[in-house]
Amino acid sequence: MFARVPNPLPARMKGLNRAEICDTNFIEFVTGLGQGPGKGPQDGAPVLPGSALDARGFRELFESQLISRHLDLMARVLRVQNKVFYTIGSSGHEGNAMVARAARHTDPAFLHYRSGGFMAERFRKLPGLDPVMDSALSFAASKDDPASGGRHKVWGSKPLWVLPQTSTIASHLPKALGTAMAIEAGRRVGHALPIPDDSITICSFGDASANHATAQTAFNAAAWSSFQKLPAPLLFVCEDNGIGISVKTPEAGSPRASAIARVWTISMPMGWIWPVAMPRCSVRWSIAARPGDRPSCICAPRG
Ligand SMILES: Cc1ncc(C[n+]2csc(CCOP(=O)(O)OP(=O)(O)O)c2C)c(N)n1
Ligand SMILES: [Mg+2]
Repeated sequence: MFARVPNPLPARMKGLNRAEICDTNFIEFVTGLGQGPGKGPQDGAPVLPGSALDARGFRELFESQLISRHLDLMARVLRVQNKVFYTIGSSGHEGNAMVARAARHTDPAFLHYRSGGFMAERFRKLPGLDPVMDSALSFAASKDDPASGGRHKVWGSKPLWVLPQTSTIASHLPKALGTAMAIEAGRRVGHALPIPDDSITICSFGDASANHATAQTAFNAAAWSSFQKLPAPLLFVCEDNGIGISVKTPEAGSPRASAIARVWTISMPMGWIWPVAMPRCSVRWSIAARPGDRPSCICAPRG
C-alpha cells in the first residue's frame, strides 16, 4: 500500500543541503585553525615565490571562482521556487578562470557550457558589465538576457567576444578552428579585423563531446593545418571530468585520447589550479606570449 522506504535513505529525501554542509565544514575548519589572519604577500607581490601571479590577481581569480560556484547554488535554490528554469552547474570546472585571466577579452571564445569561472573572470576585463546579472537573466530565460534573448541558457557576450552556442555535441569546435584561420587569413590579406591581429581563439569542450564527429573533424583539420604550416591561432581546452551524463569516458586508447593526441604535442604539468598537459608552455605562457601559429590543447582534469 505504501511505497517502500529505501534504505539507506537517498540524500534528496533527507532535505539535505550540501552547500550548507560545505559551508559549515569550512567555517569549522577555519575556526579550528585557531589563528588570526596570517601575513600574506602584498597585493603586487608574487602569491608564491617565483609565481607570475600576484596576490591581488590570486584573490580576483578566487573571487571569480566563487562567483561561479554561487551562481550554481542560487540557480538551484531559485529552481526549487520555480523562478528560474535552467541550472547547469560549473562546479569543478572553476579552473577555467585561469584561461580567461591569461587571455584578452578580444580573444574570441567558444565555451563549454560549464564555463562560469571563465565568464566571471573575463567580465573583469571590461568595466561596466555585470556577470551576475547577465547570468541571472539567462537562468530566468529573460527576454533581456543579452546572450540569447531568453531562448536558452548559454554563455555569451558580444562586447566580451564570447560567441553564444551550445557545446554538448561539439559543434563549436569547427567554428573555433574556422575563426582561428580567419584571424590569420585577415592578417595575411590585409583585411581590417575588429580584434587585434594577434588574437587567438579559445575553445573549451567536455571530454565526452570530444568523441563526436564534429570534434574529430576539428581535431583532424587542426592537425592538418599544423602539418601544412598553415597558421591557426587556436587553443583547445578539454574540460576533462571523466564523465558525460554520468557515463565514464574511456581512458587511454579511446577516441578521445587519440583525437587529442593528434593536436597536442608536448605534455607539461603546471600544478596549482590545473595540472596542464600541453604544448609549448604553461597556460600563461601559451596565451600571454601569443605564439599563435599552431593549434594547441590543454587538458584540464577536474581539480
Ligand atoms: C544534441 C544533443 N545531444 C545530446 C545531448 C545530451 N547531453 C547533455 S550533456 C552531454 C555530454 C556532456 O559530457 P561532456 O561533454 O564531457 O561535459 P560534462 O557535462 O561532463 O562537463 C550530452 C550528450 C544534448 N544536450 N544535445
Ligand atoms: Mg565530461
